[in-house]
Amino acid sequence: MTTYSRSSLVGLTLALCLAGCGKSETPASTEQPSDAPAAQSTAAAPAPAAAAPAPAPAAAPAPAVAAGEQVLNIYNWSDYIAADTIANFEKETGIKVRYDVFDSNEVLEAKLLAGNTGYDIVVPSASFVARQIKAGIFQPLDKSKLPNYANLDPELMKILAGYDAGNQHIVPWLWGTTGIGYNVKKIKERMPDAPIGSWDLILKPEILAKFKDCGVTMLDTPAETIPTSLRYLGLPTGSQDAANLAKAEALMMSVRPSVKYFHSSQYINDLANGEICLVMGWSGDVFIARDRAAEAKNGNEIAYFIPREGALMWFDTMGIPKDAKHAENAYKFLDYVMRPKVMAAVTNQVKYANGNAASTEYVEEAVREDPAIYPNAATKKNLFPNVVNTSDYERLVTRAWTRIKTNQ
Ligand code: N2P
Repeated sequence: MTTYSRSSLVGLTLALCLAGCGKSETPASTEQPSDAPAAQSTAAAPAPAAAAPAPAPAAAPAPAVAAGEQVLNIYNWSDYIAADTIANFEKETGIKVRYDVFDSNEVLEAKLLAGNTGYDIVVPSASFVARQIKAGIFQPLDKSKLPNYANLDPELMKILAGYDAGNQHIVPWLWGTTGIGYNVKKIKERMPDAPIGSWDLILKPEILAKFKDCGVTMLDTPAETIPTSLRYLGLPTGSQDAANLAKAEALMMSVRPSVKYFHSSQYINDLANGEICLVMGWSGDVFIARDRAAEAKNGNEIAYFIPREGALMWFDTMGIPKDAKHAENAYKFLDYVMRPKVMAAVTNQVKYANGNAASTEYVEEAVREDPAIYPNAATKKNLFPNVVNTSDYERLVTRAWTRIKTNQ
């Protein structure tokens, strides 16, 4: 499998003209019929910081399907689709979609490796999908069944080819960055000269401690917290080096006493409601929190920035597992969401850029002009993609994360 030169990827990315953003609404229904595959509940209360990581989920049985019933089982990230995308697709095609959500690449990967997930479309990040393709999880795409494939952004496809040689197995969904979201007033009150614009805000223990009382949270994914910590420490993010990993772990442990919880979706509502004030989070999710707060008129002003020391950029992708029972319907959905207006509506709602060049003209202008969503050239130089970890390094990362989360 391929790993990347950071500079070439970012160089390619700089050339992208991608879309993102719009209105805040709740995502498509996540209602789960009793015979649908088990979904991770993202509505559940977050695990406290001291809790042990959840065990790897067992494989779910494939859903029972009535003879002749046209169904499609999709497993996507929470808050990652427009409110009407699924309903519109169902109406047009007569296919009944079972739509489940997750908020962790690690959880998705455990399910995929166990097999028999019952899902026809899943949405891993590119740095994970490379390993999964190697493990034989995905079927090659028959592009003759995807007439709208031509709408995809060639520059982004070049980036994805670094994870999926020849773009054989996956198509882009959305992409974004891992940075800092915060409650403007609560941070200012506690530290008028807070280092807005820097990871110091979260990764310097003495600074982070000032915000402990108003609630600090971090993503529950070592695949992002560890490279972010390495970058902050000025260490290479993709070296697979155990000694450097230990330094990142020590950094995480140093800030951990001020962290309220590690969770990758609960923070949207908590930030919007003022339950927390500072997060290491995903760009679009923070914008969703900002818009939910504005809609609720609760006085919480939420902002996001890409720290100047550099931030992770990631690419989420759609693929069809080899054991998918409804691959034909999966193709219909993939092609449907490659329609420019359909894809633009997703970006307009969830505030993540997409990989569909033809959709850009339908993306709201204010969104395209928001530098926190469309970073300027200087910021773009500081964005870095994840490499594909070796299995050995991945194991070390998982163990380090367990120690960090359990405070041991
Ligand atoms: C969507 C989360 C973004 C996905 N709510 C991060 N890969």
